[in-house]
Amino acid sequence: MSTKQVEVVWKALDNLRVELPSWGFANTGTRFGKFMQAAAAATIEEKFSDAAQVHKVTGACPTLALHVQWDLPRGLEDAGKVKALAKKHGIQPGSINPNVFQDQEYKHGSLGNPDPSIRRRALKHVLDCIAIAEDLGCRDISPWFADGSNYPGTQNIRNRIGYFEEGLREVHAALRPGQRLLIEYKPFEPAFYHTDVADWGMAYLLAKAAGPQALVLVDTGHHYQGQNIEQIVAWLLHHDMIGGFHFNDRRYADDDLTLGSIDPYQVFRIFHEILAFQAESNSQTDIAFMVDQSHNLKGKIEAMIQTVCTAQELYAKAATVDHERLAALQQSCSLVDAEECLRGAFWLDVRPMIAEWRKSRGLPEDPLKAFRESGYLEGVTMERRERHAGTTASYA
Ligand code: RM4
Ligand code: MN
Ligand code: MN
Repeated sequence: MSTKQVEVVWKALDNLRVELPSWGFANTGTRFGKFMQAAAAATIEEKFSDAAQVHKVTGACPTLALHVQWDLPRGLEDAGKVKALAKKHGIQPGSINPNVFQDQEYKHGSLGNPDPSIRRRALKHVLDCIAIAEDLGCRDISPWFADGSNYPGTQNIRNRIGYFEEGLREVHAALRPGQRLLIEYKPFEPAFYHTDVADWGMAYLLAKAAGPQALVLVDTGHHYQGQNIEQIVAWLLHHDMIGGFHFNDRRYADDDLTLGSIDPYQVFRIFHEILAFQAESNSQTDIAFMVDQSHNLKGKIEAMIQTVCTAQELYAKAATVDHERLAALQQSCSLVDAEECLRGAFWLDVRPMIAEWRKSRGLPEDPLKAFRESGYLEGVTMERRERHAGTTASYA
């Protein structure tokens, strides 16, 4: 381990901030049912409290993403409560996520719905989210549109593109200075024939149509099998169009598995693209990194800690790539050496360096162990158990 490596790893860790999703602390399930956890958070207060535990042991998660419908059901009226909780728990509200996929009205879409009154309703919700973000001092409004259709011929795909362009232009016009609109794409689910914002190209074109404060958000789980995600990231970096990242892993679909649990090398390659871009352009990217995982089976707080530590490990590994050497090897098409240069960084065990960094920052060397020893989980399990008893839900 060279001094240079230690230096780059520490610098990378100082820079890496990972936002947590409020919904990742709540009970969730599949469409076949939920397995309830006694310790799961059921209120916004509990979500803030749980997120604060993750930040306490990792030092890397100062913000909590909020899903408006779930966390601020009364909209702007709930903003005061959120501010008080942020103060109490030392965690700031992060990206504001509109929810235009759950209400009955959205059965055939939100901004892409053929019915103008439903499009208006969805638009109003996103505009409300902008006002909430402004009030809470949040920069990013991060909508995911579930719009699509299930059967060929049942919707006019091109009309719906127009509706999205129109709606997003209005959304953009309402953005406050400094705010960003992050457009997320996903190829399928809940729609299984066509999805209106299915891939990065569609998200990119819609962001361009909306205006300069609109950017693309990449969720690792939202791709077809075998898709080269780091190449998408490279294209978005090249065009200065990447605004955010949702971390998770997947084996089959949008599985919301723990980051790096299936393919850690892919996450490493994504981080490498970002860090190599920064090194080459001598600039800092402004990408909001967030976890987007809902754990059905794992303990939620533990899973979050595990995820954040994995992100730190893979980010630190990617930071150790010798960019100058790699560039020279790429230039001379020294294929084996170039590949080994990248792979060498992936296989480097950065955990001792991370432990040292944690110590130097007054953080526990082993965040998971520190959380387990804190007794927090036992405490909230007792407190919350009663309330969860009997509340089972099924989606089937
Ligand atoms: C979607 C997408 C969104 C998230 C919802 C809950 O698949 O990833 O980002 O807000 O799930
Ligand atoms: Mn997502
Ligand atoms: Mn998803």
